[in-house]
Amino acid sequence: MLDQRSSNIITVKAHTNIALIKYWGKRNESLFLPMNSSLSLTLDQFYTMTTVQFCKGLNEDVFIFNKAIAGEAETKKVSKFLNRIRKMAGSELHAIVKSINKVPTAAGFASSASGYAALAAAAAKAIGLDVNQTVLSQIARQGSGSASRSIFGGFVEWKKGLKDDGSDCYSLQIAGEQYWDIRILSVLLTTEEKLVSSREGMKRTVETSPFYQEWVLEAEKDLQEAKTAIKERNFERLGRVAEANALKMHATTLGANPPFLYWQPGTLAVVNQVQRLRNTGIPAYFTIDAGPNVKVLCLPENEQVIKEKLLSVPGVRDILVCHPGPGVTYTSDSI
Ligand code: FM0
Repeated sequence: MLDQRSSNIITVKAHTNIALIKYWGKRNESLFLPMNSSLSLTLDQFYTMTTVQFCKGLNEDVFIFNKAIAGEAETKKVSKFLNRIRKMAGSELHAIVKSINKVPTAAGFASSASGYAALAAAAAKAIGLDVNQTVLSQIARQGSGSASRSIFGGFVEWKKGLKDDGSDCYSLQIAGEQYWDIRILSVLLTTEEKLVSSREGMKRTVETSPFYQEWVLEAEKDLQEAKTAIKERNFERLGRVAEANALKMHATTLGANPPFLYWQPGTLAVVNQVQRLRNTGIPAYFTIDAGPNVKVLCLPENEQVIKEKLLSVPGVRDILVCHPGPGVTYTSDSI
């Protein structure tokens, strides 16, 4: 029995992902079941590395984040998540969790996706759960929905499922990271604290926005279109639907009560520049998550010119170039 001794020390690296078809709204908040399926690209630049060991004799979980003991609220979140894993494994051991985050907050990427993907994979293996990546995606989902997709590399679909218990809600890889070399330019704007978290924003939208029902229908159509575009490696088709889908998601927030909007002046300036680039015949498309920052999709041959043009937009501080990245990997590197 595992509880008689401490577990192995397991370290996992997980990358963040950018949704091309957004997850926006839950049908079950405690199980993190989404209203709509979504599709993302895992990115190579930003990641979380997490080490987990379940230890005999430990009275509570210990969480060390970026080399410092984490605060009570953060540790509680980790404990709550580990409780699900302990329950699955039938263990009562507490854990020492160490995490290093290489996700610049200014880049506007949620670190929760890479964070919970790494934690799920490391904790499951450490506690001795023999689960495949499909099940891992279901475990990671229960820390943060988007983490479900970061279990896999490349293009990933997160299926919403229909069942109440979530057993048919999981992520799967559509195409690996080598399949198609497209680029995501992460445009860093002046950092403004966002007023509404994505968790709160999607909840308010589901509950109050008259546009929400249409969003769910549109997202399913957009997903099919995106999958066809990926299959064809048709960049313009993929860019068009990704951009349109992001705009539809943001449109739902305008109808919420009280209404809200994630955009800042810099957001619109970048959006305009992308549209202008397209008018000159350069294929570039934008997507925006629950925050003011913009990500721009482009092909390798246009990366430089687009980067230069965007750097000249007022408010743009820097641009980080991302490629398709891998799924969770186990490593012996210590942190
Ligand atoms: O990533 O409440 O996963 O599909 O980034 O933790 O389940 O942080 F643009 C918004 C991500 C939402 C779209 O939400 O929410 C996407 C978003 P949680 P997440």
